[in-house]
Amino acid sequence: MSRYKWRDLLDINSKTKAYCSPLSCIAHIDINAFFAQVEQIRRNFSVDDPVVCVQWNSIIAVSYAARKYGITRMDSVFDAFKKCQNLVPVHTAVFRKGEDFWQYRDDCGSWYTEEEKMLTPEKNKVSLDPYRRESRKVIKIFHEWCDLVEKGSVDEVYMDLGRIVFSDLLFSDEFDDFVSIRDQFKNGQYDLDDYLPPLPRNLTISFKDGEDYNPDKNPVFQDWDDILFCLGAMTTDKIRQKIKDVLGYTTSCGVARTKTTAKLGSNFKKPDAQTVIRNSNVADYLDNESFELTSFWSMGGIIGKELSLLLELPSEKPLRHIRESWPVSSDDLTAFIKEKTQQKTTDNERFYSLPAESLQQLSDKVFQLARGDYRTTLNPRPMIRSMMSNKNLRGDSCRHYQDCLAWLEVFSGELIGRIKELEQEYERIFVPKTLTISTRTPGFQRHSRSSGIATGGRIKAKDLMELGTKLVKELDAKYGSTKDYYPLTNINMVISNFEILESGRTIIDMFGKQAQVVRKSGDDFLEVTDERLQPDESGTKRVLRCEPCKLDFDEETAFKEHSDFHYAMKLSESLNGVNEDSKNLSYGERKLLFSGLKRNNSGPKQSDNKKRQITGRNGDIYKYFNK
Ligand code: DCP
Ligand code: CA
Repeated sequence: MSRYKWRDLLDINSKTKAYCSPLSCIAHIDINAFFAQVEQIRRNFSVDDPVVCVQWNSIIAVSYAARKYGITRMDSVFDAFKKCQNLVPVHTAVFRKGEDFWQYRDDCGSWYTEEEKMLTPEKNKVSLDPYRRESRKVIKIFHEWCDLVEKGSVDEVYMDLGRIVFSDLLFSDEFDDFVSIRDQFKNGQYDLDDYLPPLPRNLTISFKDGEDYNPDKNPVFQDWDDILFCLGAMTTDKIRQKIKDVLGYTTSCGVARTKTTAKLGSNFKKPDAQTVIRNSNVADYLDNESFELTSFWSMGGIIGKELSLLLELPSEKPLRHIRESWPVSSDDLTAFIKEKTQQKTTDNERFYSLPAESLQQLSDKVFQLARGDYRTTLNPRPMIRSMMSNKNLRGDSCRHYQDCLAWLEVFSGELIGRIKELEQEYERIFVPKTLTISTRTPGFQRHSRSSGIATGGRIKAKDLMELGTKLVKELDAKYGSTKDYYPLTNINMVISNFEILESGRTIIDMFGKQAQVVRKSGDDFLEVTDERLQPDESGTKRVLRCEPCKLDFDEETAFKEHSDFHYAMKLSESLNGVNEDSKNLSYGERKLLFSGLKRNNSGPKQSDNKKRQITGRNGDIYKYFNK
């Protein structure tokens, strides 16, 4: 007899219920050395070439071939050359200051000796668009297989395999092992609360060598969850093979009951491997492979560290300690944390980050994480709330407001490119309604200005440029003459408050309640101080304060807009998502290939694009905007 019920099995056939079922089957897939693989394939290098992806002098992705030489992301490209003479460094694509399109400049980089081959951050901004494009292609493949995919970051996804394994078990011609349970299912000979039948004997399905985490060599198929995980692993194997065949990328994958455990599983073997953490092995996996509370994605920060201290977790098998100390329920754990925090407060040792009001939630989470049973939904389509184009500035490179305008060109091009890609992806029109320019002074003071964007329909780069210029001018008029404003150390442009247009459908129609939920989470960045809640001395006005920036706002709208900026900081790397239409070039590439005709016709032909120069731009455009 199984310990699972028919209800548990039927639940995995529902997108909304599956993640909560004891038979849930979730995969996490991460692309190996992502940016390095993109460059290796784009440049036609082999997997054995020690490719590294470089941004200025820093290495941002290390191929597995280069890892063999002990090269890590901490090395500079020069350190890496010392470790491997045959190193193959590839610089990311860049926007040039004053240009609104990106391009690869494969004959340039800091490792060349010639002055003219240098790519400097003073004159360029890195473009990650090529990786976003590849990411969309990969995600499109996931969508072809799976009905519920969450994009975790630019190179990782979670997939709920529920419907796939349900159908493999009960309907697929590929497997003959399950005749008996299929008959029972087809004939309706079950009650939802009945236990599932015993497993069939003489199963023909099996895990591939090494993919089932099972160091003690326990019997593999003990119950239906083991069967479903095996079917799930067969699917992820096929998906990963497809990605390799079509796009060339190797991936690592974890399959488990929850997202968090699946993610730990995908990290277990790299590159090009998958690991299944079956339910009967979860505890062993967490204990034997040296995981701690902070190993879990959401516990990596200060909360995880403070909790580990507070719970006095041992360094050996800390998660087992949690399971054994609080074996029954999370209530005991909550009580313990409450008592400890009070005690520590009287001892003058405070645990600042532990949220008193949601302690029960937190201890539920810890209780479940330690058991590999922390269940969260998969969020298929994050709401687009804002987008940022950002530039950190070095030395004296931004001394005047004209320098700012040159970067506005880049920002406008980048943001319009990303809007276009979003539009292709969602087949909707995205119209941002707010634009914010933010600057950072050498003394790390942030100043920002926002404005509504009044366009009838689609936004153009020129609209962003014009409005951005106005805001940059306002900032310059207010602060430019003070001695500590220039040279700026950072400038960025944020567009937010998207109106999404399509035959009368509203954003809520498209994204449902998420639209509101996400709006709220954007405010997480802003610590609410006491002043915000209480009237000031005059008793008439509230002060809204952004703690990280030490900025006060009189008006709620301005404060909200500023919060958009923070939210964009966080989201800027993960805004674009799914469904790349491979027939469509990215905006950057299109500009690169075709825009030669647009500007004073001095651009070269398509085939000559690497060498193209755009002449006479600065003078013209700045004169125009300076009017
Ligand atoms: N990235 C970056 N800077 C970082 C971390 C990551 O630019 N500090 C970029 C480059 C990576 C990509 O994000 O290729 C994905 O990050 P991962 O952490 O997944 O690392 P990799 O994919 O490079 O390697 P792995 O095979 O370990 O996943
Ligand atoms: Ca990766």
